[in-house]
This record gives sequence, C-alpha cells and structure tokens, in this order.
Amino acid sequence: MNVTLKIAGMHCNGCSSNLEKMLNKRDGVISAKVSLEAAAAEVEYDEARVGLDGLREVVENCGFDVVEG
Ligand code: 9UX
Repeated sequence: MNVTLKIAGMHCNGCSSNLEKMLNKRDGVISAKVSLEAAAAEVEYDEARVGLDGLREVVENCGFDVVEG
C-alpha cells in the first residue's frame, strides 16, 4: 500500500530527515521518503502490520501533524 501524507510543521531539512528516519523504523513501513519542499511523506507500507493511524502516530511523535485532505 502506498500513501502520500501532507505534513504540517516541518521547518528545515533536519525535520524532514528525522521524520523520514522515524517512519522507516516503524514496523510495517517498507520505505518512506519525506520532502520538506513538498511538505509531504510518501510511504509504502504493509497494511497488515501498520495502518494510517500508526503512521499518523509517528508523525505526531516527531512533533508534526498530518494535514487531512
Ligand atoms: Mo530544524 Mo526541525 O533546526 O524539528 S530539525 S526545525
């Protein structure tokens, strides 16, 4: 499963690389790529092991928010 999450609150390349690392560490995430410029995270994940709530939890634990829509 692939999803593009719009992320609010990233201000520098440290933010995006921290979030990318944390997403990639999450069980069930196959690969994650975070773009500061696009304010977005592209995530490929195994939906049997993690869902959108789990991905949102990682984003929030990093201090950012998932923008709905
Ligand atoms: Mo940059 Mo982000 O100094 O959490 S790392 S603003």
